[in-house]
Formats: sequence, C-alpha cells, structure tokens
Amino acid sequence: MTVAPLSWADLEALTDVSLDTVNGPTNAQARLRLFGRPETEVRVTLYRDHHAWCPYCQKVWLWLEEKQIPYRIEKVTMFCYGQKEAWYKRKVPSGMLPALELEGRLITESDDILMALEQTFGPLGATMTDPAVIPLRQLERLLFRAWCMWLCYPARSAQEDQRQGDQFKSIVARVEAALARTPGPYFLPEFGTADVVFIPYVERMNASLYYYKGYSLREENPRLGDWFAALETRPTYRGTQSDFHTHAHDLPPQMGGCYANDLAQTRINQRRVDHGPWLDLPDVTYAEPANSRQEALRRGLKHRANLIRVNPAPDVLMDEALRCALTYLMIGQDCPPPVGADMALRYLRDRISVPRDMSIYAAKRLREALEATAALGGEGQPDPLPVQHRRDQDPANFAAGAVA
Ligand SMILES: N[C@@H](CCC(=O)N[C@@H](CS)C(=O)NCC(=O)O)C(=O)O
Repeated sequence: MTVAPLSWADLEALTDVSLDTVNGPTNAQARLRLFGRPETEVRVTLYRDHHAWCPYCQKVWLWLEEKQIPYRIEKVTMFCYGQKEAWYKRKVPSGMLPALELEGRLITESDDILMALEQTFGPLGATMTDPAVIPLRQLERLLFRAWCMWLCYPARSAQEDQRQGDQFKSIVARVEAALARTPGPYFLPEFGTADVVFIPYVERMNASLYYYKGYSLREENPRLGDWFAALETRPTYRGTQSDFHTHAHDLPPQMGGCYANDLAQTRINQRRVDHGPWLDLPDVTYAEPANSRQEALRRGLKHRANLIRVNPAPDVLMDEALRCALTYLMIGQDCPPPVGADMALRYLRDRISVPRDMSIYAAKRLREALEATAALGGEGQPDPLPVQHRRDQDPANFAAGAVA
C-alpha cells in the first residue's frame, strides 16, 4: 500500500523532545558543553571544524568529553569545504585546526593542546609523556604512515598495491600485539590518552580501507575488533563516531587522493557504502537506539529549508520529495515522490555527514528512506561526489540566516 506525503506540520507532530546539546550526551551540534555545571566554570574554548570531521579536532574533542571539562565550541570552515573565516585567520594565520584557548592562552597543535589540558585538569589515564604512552604514540604515527603509503599513492601494479597492503598489515600486527598486552580491550589497563590518540585515524583507516582496498580492518583483526566494540560502549565515542560513507568521501580532498585497487571485494564494498543497505555495513556494532528515526526526522525538519534550497531540483519538487522520504522514514510505507525526484533524493542521500548532521544509525535510516523513496521514482543517479574539494558541503549554506 502506498501513502500520500505528510505535511510539514504532521511531520513536526511526530518529533520527540529535542536533544539537550549542552548537558546531554556528546554531540556535534553543541556550541557549549557544561556537563551540568554553571557557565561561569568555562575556562576553555575549542576551535574546531564545522564539519566535525577533522581527526586532530576529534582527539581534543574526545578528551574534553571524557574528562567532562566545561567548554565552548567555535566552528571554523576547513579549506576544502569553503572560505576560511577572516576572524579565525587573524587568530591563527595558518588557518589550521584545532586551536584551543585556555584561560586566554591560545594553543595550536593537538598534542600540545592535550599536554596543556593535562597540566591544568589532570591526565586522562596516563599522561601523553608517560613511558607507557610514548611508544604507543610512535606506533600510531607508524601505522598512519603505512596507511597513507597504501591509500594515497596510485600503485603501478596489483603487486605493488599488495606490497603496500602487506606493509600496512605488518604494522597492524604490532598494534594487535600492543592491545594484547593488557587483559582489557584498551591499550593500557584503563581507557585513556593512548586510546584517544589512536581513535581518529584508526576509524578513518577502517572506513577507507573497506571502501578503497576491500579490506575490513575491524573484522580481520580481533583485538582491534574488541577495541572498537569497547569504544562503542562509551557515549563520548558514539557522539564523535562517523560512518563509512562520510569518511570514504571526505578523505580524498583531505588526503590529496585515495586510490582504489581492482579487487572484486573492493567493488562489492563500494556498492554497499554508496547504495546500501547501510544497516549491514561493519562501521558500527552496538545495537541501534530506539530513537534513530526520530533523530533523523528532527534533523531533517530543522534544516529542511536549506536542504530544499541547495538541492539542484526545483524547490517545490524537493519539498514534496523530502516529505515523501520523511513519511517513509516514520511510517514505513512507500510514499511515491513527484516525477523527477529520484536524482534529487539521491543527491541528499550522498550528502548526509556523520556525526555533523546526526548520529550513525539515524544517518543509516535516513539514507535508507531517501533511497527507497527515490527508487519508487526511477534509477537517476546524481553526479559522483567531487574528490578535489567538497564545496558542495559549504557550511555557509547551513549557517544561521542562510535561508533566503
Ligand atoms: N599537527 C596538527 C595537524 C592539524 C591539521 O592537519 N589540521 C587540518 C585538518 S585535519 C587543518 O586544519 N587543515 C586546514 C583546513 O583544512 O582548513 C595537529 O596535530 O593539530
């Protein structure tokens, strides 16, 4: 049975209470985090990217969330998404992120930021300079370099690609051995700085190698599998966690290119990430929260005017098409979109960014609803996402007041 699209007012009536971004769980939308404490206690401002994608920002973000340090967040545009804010360039001429103001003192470089935070607020587990942490930090950089060598340079042959992959996997074996040294799932007996240092890039490795190399890091390495599963028990990590689709398409402009190999598994994985079913992907293993559709709906409603305006399809068409997809999302019944909406819905499907827009399961549900609704209209696919830049994601289009 098919249904007609609900009105915006009907859809509004289906939303639940909104998230408390200030005192609730870790989230990418907050401009202020208090953890139940008064605003007068704020001593820290974190300058981070609008996109909630920058890995070095994620490190500092996780640290502040784990320690529950009250802080303010100022968001800045990264070069590949749009124009860097002039006020930020006056503060940090290179424009690099993250930066942190600690009682008026400006600090850049994520490691220096973590060390300054440790000195002021105490360490998260062991310190950055602890003799147990230093070799782990070095191992993380080694892993990072082996990953870049495999992913970011075009291999001249299948053999060369395999050699680079083997080199990467030999460092992964050392990471597995390091994780095996403690009985628990983390690098040291308790969760701490060492884990925070590994998280951003290992998450990006997991996504990018699945998509570009047909290699599932998390599934093929039991200790890393356990480590990810343990991280996913933490609301702090869940709030910063991205999905395969976001990373696969945000990494190329950031890394100067990502190069796929020619394996059949790579093609299968690319199809899954780009066309679904997204719920089957190994980018998350904790159980889906009961309110993931509600979250997707709430975020869709909040930004609907901008989503409709930036979509290449005419506004009236996208207005109805989006209501069809949101109707399907909430009611689970097919809601045929207007003629010509298939491409428009898939344009949006490809541009949901996690965790910037919503959490991982909400995004999976929304991608699924957009695709299922688009498929009722036709097979039209939008142009592939750009790989040199992502100005199609310019945050200026979604800033307060962007609505024409
Ligand atoms: N070594 C620096 C690296 C920071 C870095 O590379 N930041 C990138 C983002 S991941 C950046 O701000 N690039 C400028 C831009 O994209 O606008 C740190 O650890 O903080």
